[in-house]
Amino acid sequence: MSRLVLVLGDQLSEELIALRKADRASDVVVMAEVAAETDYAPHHPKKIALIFAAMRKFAVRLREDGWQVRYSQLDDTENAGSIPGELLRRAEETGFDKVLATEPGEWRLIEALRETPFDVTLLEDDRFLASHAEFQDWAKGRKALRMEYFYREMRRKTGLLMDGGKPEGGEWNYDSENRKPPPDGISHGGPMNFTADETVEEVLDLVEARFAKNFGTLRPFTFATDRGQARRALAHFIRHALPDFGAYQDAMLDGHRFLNHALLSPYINLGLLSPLEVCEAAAEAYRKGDAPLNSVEGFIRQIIGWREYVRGIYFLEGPDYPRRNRLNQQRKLPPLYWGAETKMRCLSKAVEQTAAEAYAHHIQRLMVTGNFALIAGVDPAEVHEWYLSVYADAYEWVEAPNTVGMSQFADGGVIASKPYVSSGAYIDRMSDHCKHCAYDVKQKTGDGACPFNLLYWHFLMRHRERFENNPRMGNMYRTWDRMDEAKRKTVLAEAEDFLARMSRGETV
Ligand code: FAD
Ligand code: DLZ
Ligand code: SF4
Repeated sequence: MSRLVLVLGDQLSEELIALRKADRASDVVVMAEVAAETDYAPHHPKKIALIFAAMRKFAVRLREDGWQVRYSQLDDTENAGSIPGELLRRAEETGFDKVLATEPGEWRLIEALRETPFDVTLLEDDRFLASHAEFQDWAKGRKALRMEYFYREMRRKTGLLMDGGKPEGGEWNYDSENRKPPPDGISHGGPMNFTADETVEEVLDLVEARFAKNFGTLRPFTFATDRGQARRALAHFIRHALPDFGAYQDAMLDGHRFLNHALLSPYINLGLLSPLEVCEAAAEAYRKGDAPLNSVEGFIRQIIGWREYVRGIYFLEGPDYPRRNRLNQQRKLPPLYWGAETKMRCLSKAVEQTAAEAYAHHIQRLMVTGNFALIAGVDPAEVHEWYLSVYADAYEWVEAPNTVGMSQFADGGVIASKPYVSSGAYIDRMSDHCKHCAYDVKQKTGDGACPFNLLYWHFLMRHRERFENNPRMGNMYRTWDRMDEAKRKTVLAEAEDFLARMSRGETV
């Protein structure tokens, strides 16, 4: 009873459940670069190149390990153009009619596999710490699904940073010691870069020819594309960046794109690194005295806490989740997100580095591009498509809860207890962008006033009914109500004017 074993572009782990359950003597692995996957969103060329290069190298590794692999390159003349189409083609070639697959991280693909004429066995992806059943059990009967409590369960389950039944150092969370404003100089030179080898060069030529119109620059391409390189990138991070990770986690600098961030999400999400091995490496650095607890705990929380939690929410909430729009925001995504000129320095820097690197760190995504889209009233479906396209680590299971839920509050508060909105003051505190900006962050109204200062209030007033009784937001409404009436009118009128100019396509 031989089967086709499907391995998708983000399932590049030798311990993948479908490979563990397959028989390498008789089953045939199917891997395919297909137009349906490259085109469902206008992916950044670096993201496509990363996936294809890592897929090709993984296929070679499987063959070396004795697997039969049928691999389709995007420009193969026989390429059927979609995952189900490729399965059908390989079924005809081999005469097999059974498929073994690991559950994809996107409802769209799960549904597409279920609709194929084959006998498809979908195995739950156990590269995550919490199974669907465990997350459902945790969520059952809870009024609010807050990450912090889920995270504690994951600490207990993994034993990471645990001292018997208690958290290491006595606290679960050391964020009170983290999130400092940016330092004047930063000694760490950024993540590890890799030189393109022959496989990568071939992929770059293909991507250059096919996806030149997509937003983002392809070269220089310096991502790791196999497990060995990803392991080196991990070691580099642990040694050079982890010690100050916590302190500068929320900082943003005009002249430094990565600060102390790991740039490991593309590799973890592809399957080149396992989340647990990354956390164990960090915990080991703490045990050896090479990194402090506040940094190590903060880093581990992002992975066994946030990463697992958002995945749990994606599958718990169901296929309609990415299309939710509970705040009914309808504005089109402004062209500045696709690189059109803007005078707002924080946004131009975040978009510029996104185009160059297919990467921005969490606070740039949440408090700059995400915050602006939310206070400007952009349709969350358009925001979702943007994030899904432009980041090398973006797959729907992780991108949608972060964008639609955490950043745009479009799920009505499943993830966040209040919307992540701020005026320019937050960006000024956490970055040096405002010093280089055409707008004045201290100015609340009038010519040159920071647009975040205007739109922040405009957002709160648009959604007053929904938020004024939120205990964490009442003080914002009280501040507004205490403001002089003439000033309130000016703020709202100037915000309207800004939005109108932006919608007309003027450079703002
Ligand atoms: P670090 O800051 O060094 O963090 C370490 C690791 O923690 C990351 O590698 C990642 O695996 C994990 N992590 C941290 N925060 C989160 C989080 N909120 N959700 C899931 N994992 C997390 N992350 C993605 O992996 N893919 C996405 O498509 C994605 N889209 C996002 C969209 C928005 C609007 C926001 C606000 C966040 C998004 N994130 C996404 C989460 C986070 O921004 C990235 O994981 C992080 O920036 C990756 O860079 P890094 O490896 O340098 O992370
Ligand atoms: C994102 C992506 C792209 C661009 N291309 C492919 C591809 O050609 N073949 C493939 O198997 N997977 C690709 N992927 C990843 C999938 O679109 C999808 O996002 C994930 O498998 C969901 O977890
Ligand atoms: Fe951004 Fe306002 Fe600061 Fe300019 S002044 S960088 S728009 S927060």
